[in-house]
Amino acid sequence: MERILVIGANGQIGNELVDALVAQHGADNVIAADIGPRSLFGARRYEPVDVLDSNAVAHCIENYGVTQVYQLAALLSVTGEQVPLKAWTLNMNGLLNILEIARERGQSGKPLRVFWPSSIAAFGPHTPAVDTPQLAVMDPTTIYGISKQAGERLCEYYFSKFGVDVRSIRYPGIISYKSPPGGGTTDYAIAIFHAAQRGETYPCYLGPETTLPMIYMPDAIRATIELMDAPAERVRIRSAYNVAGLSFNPRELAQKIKQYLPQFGISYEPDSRQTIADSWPHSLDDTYARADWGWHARIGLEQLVLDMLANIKAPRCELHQAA
Ligand code: AKB
Repeated sequence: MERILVIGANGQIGNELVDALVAQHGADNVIAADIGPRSLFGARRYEPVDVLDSNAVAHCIENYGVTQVYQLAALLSVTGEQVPLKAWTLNMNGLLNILEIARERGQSGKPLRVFWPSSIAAFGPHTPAVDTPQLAVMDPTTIYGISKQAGERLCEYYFSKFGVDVRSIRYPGIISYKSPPGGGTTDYAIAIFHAAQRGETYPCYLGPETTLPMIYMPDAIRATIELMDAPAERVRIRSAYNVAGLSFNPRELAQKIKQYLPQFGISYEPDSRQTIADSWPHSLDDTYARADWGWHARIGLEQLVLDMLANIKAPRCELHQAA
């Protein structure tokens, strides 16, 4: 029986991951943790824990007999640029605290499996942008991306040096409707749906041709759990796996939304986020994830748009049946 701790449970991924883990393992076996007050999700157990407080985290893990930790607490690319030192401290020390706890527990015969999210932000302007391979030049330009690249090295180090069973995914931009994302460059692809449903023209902060790798939340959650459930010997990559969902740009997304909401309009007003997006891949090659643990994305643009529009309630607009 697994006992699972999700740190950063109030965030965009954490919120939905907790529900999925509760459905799989039962509410008694999932402990949601975050620094803020309890948010709305299915977990029966909530712990107010700061991942930077290593003793508190270790205590929580010991108390509940935790066997798996998802360490999701982080500052993303845009917020990170506003407070780089804070982003570095949270993103690096948060991970390091968990890896150290896992190392110590492993030595005392209480192994801890760890999930930590990396991101496409770990890549940079010299990375091949199309079908970015698993092993590629990585020269991230944001503090968030630098923390992800360094984090990947730490994960691999703790696995090869200490045998810590740590697993990671380089998440593309994650699109979801249940809880808002926090301070990312890919957030336009969520905000656009809210504007569309309010009947507003969306002022997009990225140019029309800015293609980025994205993934719909149900696919992202499934990838995460499938990787964590894979037998250890199948997990050959201990830095972080490329996982592809779909790729599109703002023009293509707006066009698809217009098929269902013909009155929807978009304008383009690129700002500093454009520079970040321009340094990231357009699409990912996820051959390793497919070969090692059977990953394949299921949700394409059509289904994503329909589902987002159906779940972000329309105050005034009726969904138009696309031809
Ligand atoms: C961001 O835009 O910062 C994140 C990410 C791609 O990691 N969504």
